[in-house]
Amino acid sequence: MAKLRKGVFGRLNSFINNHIIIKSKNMSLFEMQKRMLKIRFVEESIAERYSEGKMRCPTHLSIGQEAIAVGVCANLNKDDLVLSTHRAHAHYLAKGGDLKKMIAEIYGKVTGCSKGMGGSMHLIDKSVGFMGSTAIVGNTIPVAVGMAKGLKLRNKDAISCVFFGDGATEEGVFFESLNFAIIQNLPVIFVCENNLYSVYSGLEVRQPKGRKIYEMARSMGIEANHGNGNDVVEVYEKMLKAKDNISKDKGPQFLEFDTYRWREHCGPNYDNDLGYRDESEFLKWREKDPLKNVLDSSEFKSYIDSLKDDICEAHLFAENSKYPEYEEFLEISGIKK
Ligand SMILES: Cc1ncc(C[n+]2csc(CCOP(=O)(O)OP(=O)(O)O)c2C)c(N)n1
Ligand SMILES: [Mg+2]
Repeated sequence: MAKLRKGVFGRLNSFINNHIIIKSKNMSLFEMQKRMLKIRFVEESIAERYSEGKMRCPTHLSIGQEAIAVGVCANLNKDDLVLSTHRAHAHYLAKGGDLKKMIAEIYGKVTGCSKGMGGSMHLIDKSVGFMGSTAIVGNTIPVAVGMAKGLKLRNKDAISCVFFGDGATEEGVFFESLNFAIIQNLPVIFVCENNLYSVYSGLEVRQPKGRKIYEMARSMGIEANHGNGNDVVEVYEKMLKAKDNISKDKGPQFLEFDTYRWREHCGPNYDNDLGYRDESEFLKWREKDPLKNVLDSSEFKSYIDSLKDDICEAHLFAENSKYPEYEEFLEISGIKK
């Protein structure tokens, strides 16, 4: 794999590299790169249009972090369940979520995946096994564990997988959930996207020096691994192994991936001027763009062109859709049957 990656600049090697099928034969690198491009362009379109004031919910963008969602979800089947966080767009799209339904949800329209009542942070689409995302840090972790318990009780050949940030590992429920999953030997994969920050607080002011999140998890008795979250192949292979471990009855798995969010914590802008992190750190991470050499590769040109059309269409669809009626709210909330 490393040999192939080295030759990525050469045209022939680039062709081979983009069309290789990685170990499990689940998905080619080319397909994963297309998925990352989709997430990048969709989120950039959200950032670009946000100031129009039509998307009236907070949005947390994953620009710079796309490889984790894609590398993880490339190993998941439709029946596998995913739970997510306030930063959910990449996870939703990578799990096969519908672009129009996601954009409509962000516009608060009834055609959205949560019928326009959730917004960006509350995406749900059971038809693709995307079981929900919420704004409360850490709170989908126990839900994922509960779902894994349900899968096990029903003898399902599927797993549950939950994405969360480094900040969520500071919530008490994180430890309770891991402990319960270990004790009960549940088919769940915990995926920590470590982007170094919880809003404006760096890890260095939140956790003791030298602590590694995956080592802390491992010390609780769970098999834990760590990798470069900006390398989609590495993420893919670590996830493949974790899933394989579950099928060999090695219990729940924990994965931590290093990455970096490029934009502000919440919203469409850059915020390096605020002073909680410096420009040089941002530039260092931007050099490690998971889409480096992909964005300007001629191989993706026609895909990008059609993607841009799809994205425009999705925004138009959202703008032309209706807001939910009060009656619909009563129905979905279970107040009125
Ligand atoms: C229980 C709880 N505490 C605090 C917040 C406010 N809050 C929203 S996002 C966030 C940061 C979470 O950081 P992390 O888990 O690392 O995710 P990231 O935003 O970096 O993706 C915080 C503290 C919240 N929503 N819920
Ligand atoms: Mg974080």
